[in-house]
Amino acid sequence: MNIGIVCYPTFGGSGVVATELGKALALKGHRVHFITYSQPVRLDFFNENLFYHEVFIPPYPLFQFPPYELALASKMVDIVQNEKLDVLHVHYAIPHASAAYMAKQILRTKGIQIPVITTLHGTDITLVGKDASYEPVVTFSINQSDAVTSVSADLKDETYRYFAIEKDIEVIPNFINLERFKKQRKEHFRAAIAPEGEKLLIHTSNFRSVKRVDDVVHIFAGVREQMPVKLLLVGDGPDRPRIEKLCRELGHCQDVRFLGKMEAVEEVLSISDLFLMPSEKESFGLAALEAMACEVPVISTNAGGIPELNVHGLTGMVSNIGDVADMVKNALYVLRDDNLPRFKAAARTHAEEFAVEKIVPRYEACYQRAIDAV
Ligand code: GMT
Repeated sequence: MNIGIVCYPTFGGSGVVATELGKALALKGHRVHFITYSQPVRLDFFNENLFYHEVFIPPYPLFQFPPYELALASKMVDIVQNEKLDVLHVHYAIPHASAAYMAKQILRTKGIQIPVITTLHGTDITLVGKDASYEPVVTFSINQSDAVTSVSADLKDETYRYFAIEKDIEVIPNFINLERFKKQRKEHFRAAIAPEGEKLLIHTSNFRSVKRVDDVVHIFAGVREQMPVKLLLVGDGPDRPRIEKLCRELGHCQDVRFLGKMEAVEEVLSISDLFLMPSEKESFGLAALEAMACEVPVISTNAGGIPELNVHGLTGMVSNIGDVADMVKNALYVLRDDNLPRFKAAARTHAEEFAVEKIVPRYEACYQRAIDAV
């Protein structure tokens, strides 16, 4: 197939899933065209089937808000027409689904039928999309898509709950490349960070309020009262200065390492013992899946689709949002020497259910059905 993928090209989960999907499809022989405003972060290898088309917005003094959606729709028209695409797959409804709808209408006037697949990733529904400023456009453009997928059953339910959606939504979960995300031997790194054999807790996110990084620090503080531990914080975002201040106030700075945005996150996951995800909302929790694939069990909330991934008592434990005391208790339980090995092994085994080889064929089948239907 000749596939167009539209996504946010940043470190965010939706962009990562879209890019990894494109890479996997290219390796299977499909031609994949990324259409975004900059090179996707994970589009980091050469393959003869991968193409990148930049959306350029010519600056003009009148535009207080550059009309990205129009430039994107125009670029989609160009690429569908000239690269003879069979299908357009847009990740994250806003504004990609409505831009695709516009492109589809323009192409129809030229006698070209292009099916559009929209994948809902989470905040496009649970936070941003619900807002009255966007809701009518989100509802319309989801209903106009030829196929709609969501990354968890919970997100599908939320979508039906908050929007008047008439389309079937197929659940296709996030997936993982188990060759890349596996426990690597990095003892030298571990010895440097935890020289006294301390256990290592880790959190990776974009440091937005929905991630509740304050809770990460408080969970760490509670565990640290009972046993020697260190905390690794990967990523960056608006809450980071506040979190740094909190660590200083709690007097923990020497045991907390801010590692910033990391491309090879699997290396630092490989030396970690426990992943913390106290999110307020999380449609799936790709970061937790990456941890589990590296044999790191997960202490999380029961928000959104997380329980579909983190199985309580098997791959880690789940608590109510904000229940830091329960998460401390659970962390201490999982970290016990007589529990940790089985949690680690189960985390990896369960991650294998989400192997790229198992999930990508579901997208291919979805594309084929949409192509056959137009
Ligand atoms: O987690 C984020 O803030 C980034 C966000 C995004 O839209 O890129 O991630 C969402 O999509 C990921 C991939 O499908 C999911 O694994 C994340 O759970 C989801 N985040 C939220 O729902 C908050």
